Amino acid sequence: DPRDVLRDVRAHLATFMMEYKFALDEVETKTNILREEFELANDYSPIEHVKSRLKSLESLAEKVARMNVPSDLASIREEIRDIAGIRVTTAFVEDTYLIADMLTRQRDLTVLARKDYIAEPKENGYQSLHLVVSVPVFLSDRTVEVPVEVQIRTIAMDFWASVEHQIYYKYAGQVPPHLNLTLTEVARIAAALDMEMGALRSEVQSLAQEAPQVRGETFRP
Ligand code: 0O2
Repeated sequence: DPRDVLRDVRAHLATFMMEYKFALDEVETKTNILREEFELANDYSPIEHVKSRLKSLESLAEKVARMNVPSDLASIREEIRDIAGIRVTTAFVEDTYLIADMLTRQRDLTVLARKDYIAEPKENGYQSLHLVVSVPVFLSDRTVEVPVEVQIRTIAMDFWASVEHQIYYKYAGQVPPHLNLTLTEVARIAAALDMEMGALRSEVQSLAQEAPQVRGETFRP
């Protein structure tokens, strides 16, 4: 009966997507633990905010077709690794690496890929630290390893990326060259801002060490 087939396919797909939601919940909990622990111990957190999203079925289907991935769920899990995504924003560049280290040291988490667009920005100026991690999701009758894409970047990098993303979509990928030039220039300014902010923090930290009356909480590493 075609209705049985349809019900079966829908159930498989729902389970598949649910596993990503659980994996995302796991990684979100991990980042929340780090944030709260830091806030408790230091009155300061390297994490400014955390945002997570599940890819919509439409954009997943679009990517599967675009990348010529076989349309069975096992191949999709293997090849498309950003179905679950989490973005962690920090104030300072060095905190992006701190968060990445603290996450990837966790025993239940496997790093599948790491791309450091902070050390090596993309041609257009895009900066971010990308990880693909695999987390075990414990279900009633089995355990599945599910990949989650983690993007870690500063507020300045995030500001740039969200504006660039809007412009890219507005022009459907055909951004006029002068706008691309401006974006690349703005990315340079954002990177300079991050550097200045980092230098400012280092200075306040060393002052706080010399003169304890300078309270350095918000600038502690
Ligand atoms: P969306 O709409 O954010 O989901 P792949 O993930 O395989 O397509 P790749 O090159 O292996 O691509 O992964 P990469 O380079 O790590 O980039 C994946 C994601 O990083 C993108 O997802 C974006 O979210 C972000 N990203 C990468 N480059 C740029 C950029 O130049 N500008 C902005 N604003 N974001 C970028 P999606 O699926 O492309 O987009």
